[in-house]
Amino acid sequence: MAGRRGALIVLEGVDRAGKSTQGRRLVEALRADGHRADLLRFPERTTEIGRLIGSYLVKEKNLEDHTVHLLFSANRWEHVPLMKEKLHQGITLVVDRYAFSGVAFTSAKEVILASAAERGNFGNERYENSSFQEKVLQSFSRLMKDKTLNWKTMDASKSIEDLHREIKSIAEETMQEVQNKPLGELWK
Ligand code: ADP
Ligand code: FDM
Ligand code: MG
Repeated sequence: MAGRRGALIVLEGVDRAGKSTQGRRLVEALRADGHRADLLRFPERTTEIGRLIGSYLVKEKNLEDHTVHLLFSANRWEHVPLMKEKLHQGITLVVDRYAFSGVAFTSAKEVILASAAERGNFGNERYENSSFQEKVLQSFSRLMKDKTLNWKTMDASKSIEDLHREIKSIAEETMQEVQNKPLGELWK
């Protein structure tokens, strides 16, 4: 029906929590049920700014901390007009990381030197080590205290299928809930 908007569903969490797996599954399942849904990810490494971020993450390029923070932010802003347009058109957006990762990762940087020597079972990109991820998790917990946002916590140790069912049901509920509400602004 005219005027119904899509929901903005953001998946946040530490590396390897299962965000990308669940994002893909959710969009597939929503589409299979006849909903309009698109998957986005941040950083979106395919734009000019995104390529710069990508080369920073794989350690091909070094960038000053504030600079890279602003590049991550710019990489989201360059997609905002398109995101708004899609939401207004009734398309639900499933977003693999958003501004919360921006805050959590930048604020975790105070420990980067202390943890630089450690490498657990994470990958080889920048930030992929357990003490850094621990700080990121603490920062996410603080951000989730903001009750103006509708956070739901998932137990990432559950099976992919169980998590998918839970997330799909929350997504459907949210899509119903927001369909007649105007778009809000983050942190305003
Ligand atoms: P993220 O995007 O949060 O970094 P991924 O979705 O890429 O995480 O998942 C990281 C790895 O863990 C992948 O190999 C994926 O298949 C696996 N995985 C994802 N979710 C689960 C789960 N619930 N249980 C076990 N393994 C999982
Ligand atoms: N990341 C992601 C940031 O540091 N700031 C941000 O604003 C965003 C969106 O980039 F280490 C970090 C988080 C992670 C890396 O990894 C991207 P994935 O695997 O593409 O999610
Ligand atoms: Mg991922």
